[in-house]
Amino acid sequence: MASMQQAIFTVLIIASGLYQDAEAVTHIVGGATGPGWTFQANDLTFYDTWASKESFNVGDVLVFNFNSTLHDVLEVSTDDLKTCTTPASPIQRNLTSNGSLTISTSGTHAYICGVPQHCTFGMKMTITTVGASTPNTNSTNPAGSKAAVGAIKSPFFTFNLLLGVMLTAIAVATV
Ligand SMILES: [Cu+2]
Repeated sequence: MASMQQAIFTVLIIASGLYQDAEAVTHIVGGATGPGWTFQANDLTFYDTWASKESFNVGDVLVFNFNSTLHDVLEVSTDDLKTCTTPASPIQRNLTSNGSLTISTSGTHAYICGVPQHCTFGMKMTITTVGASTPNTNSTNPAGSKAAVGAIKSPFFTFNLLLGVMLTAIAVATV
């Protein structure tokens, strides 16, 4: 009996673990009561400072609140961010106000406003996902494996939860 209860406990722990991992967090860039995505000419590292206090995971969503007649947001390479270069084909782009971009891989991600000169006035931010050791955008191994794991978690969560409930019911019935 003890071993069965142990097994049930294990299943429930796994199910709850999957639930927490699958839960995506929405981050309001610059803070919920912050300035949104705009010029930071007096503090060029404003968004990096904000990001350093946040925990980012794959699947999380970044919400960039901005005036879409003035700004946009692009995900670019870290090299493009360093030189404030607006690439012709950014990794991701959102031109709408409240533009959100999803963190789809582990590692480091760089964001800029694509309007000329805006990056140099502080509209730039670099983030790194939790647990990513190398500050390198194209570290294929951790990025690939983590993304793959993330993709299969959600559909399996329901299955695992149901399995846990079922096993608990069986345990209650047989005790
Ligand atoms: Cu801008």
